[in-house]
Amino acid sequence: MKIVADSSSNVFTLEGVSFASVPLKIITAQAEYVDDEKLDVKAMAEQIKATKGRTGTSCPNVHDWLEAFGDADQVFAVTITSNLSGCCAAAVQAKQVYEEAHPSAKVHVIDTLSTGPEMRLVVEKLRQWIMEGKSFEEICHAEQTYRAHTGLLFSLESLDNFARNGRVNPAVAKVTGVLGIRIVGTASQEGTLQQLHKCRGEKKALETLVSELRGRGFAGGRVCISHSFNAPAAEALKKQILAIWPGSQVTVEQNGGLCCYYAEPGGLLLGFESQ
Ligand code: X90
Repeated sequence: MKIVADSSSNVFTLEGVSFASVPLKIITAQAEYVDDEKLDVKAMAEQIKATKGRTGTSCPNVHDWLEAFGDADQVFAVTITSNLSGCCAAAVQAKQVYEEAHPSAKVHVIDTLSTGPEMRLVVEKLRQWIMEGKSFEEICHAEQTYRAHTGLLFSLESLDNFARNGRVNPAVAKVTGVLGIRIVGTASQEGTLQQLHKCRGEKKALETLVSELRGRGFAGGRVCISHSFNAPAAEALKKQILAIWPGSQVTVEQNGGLCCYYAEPGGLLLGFESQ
């Protein structure tokens, strides 16, 4: 069994099971950045900031997915929301090609309708089940139930790159970039960016994230916070969560290239388990 996840999950290596990360790319007029574990995200962000021209991203193609499947018998392919990227569509095509070429092989594509740390939770849960010896069918069934009880929240200072690439309503994008306003939002049921609140200042944004967590049925499970060059806010949020829900397991990580490009400096993403 093998887990394959695209790089928007911020999972680049995974111990204990067979795993491959499929990179997305960040593209400017001058350079192409492959979102793998070798990418210097800080240098990329600085170079993009200095770029005047168009910038964008591209998702892995069918061949990239096939290569990542390797020669595994049973594959779980975990993707960013199909409503913002062609990543999942490419994985679905790769599944067809792979299963035709290897009649005994099975590929289960999981469109997470989310990204970043919520994807990490799914990947880590799949790993747990594989290590426990669950069957392919059992895992396919269980992941659907699991994902009904996970969510993604975020706080973003800028939606410029989202707007520039036509992935958010321009009216929503306009709100950010003014007077330290942050958009606190969630991945909608359809897997799109949904604005919930406009917050003035980081303190307010963190309070709002905590109250959204509570409102969404978080009761002390697993939380993964990822940030774009904002470790202080991520650590402050972790502290607040642990103070209210002492039994919760909270981890903090830096965003990889893809999440960093869209979440922009200061951005926080938060994947969580709910009841
Ligand atoms: O195919 C491509 O080129 C990739 C496009 C990806 C677009 C979305 C990236 C989101 C990164 C930013 C904040 C969370 C938004 C959640 C919406 C589901 C993370």
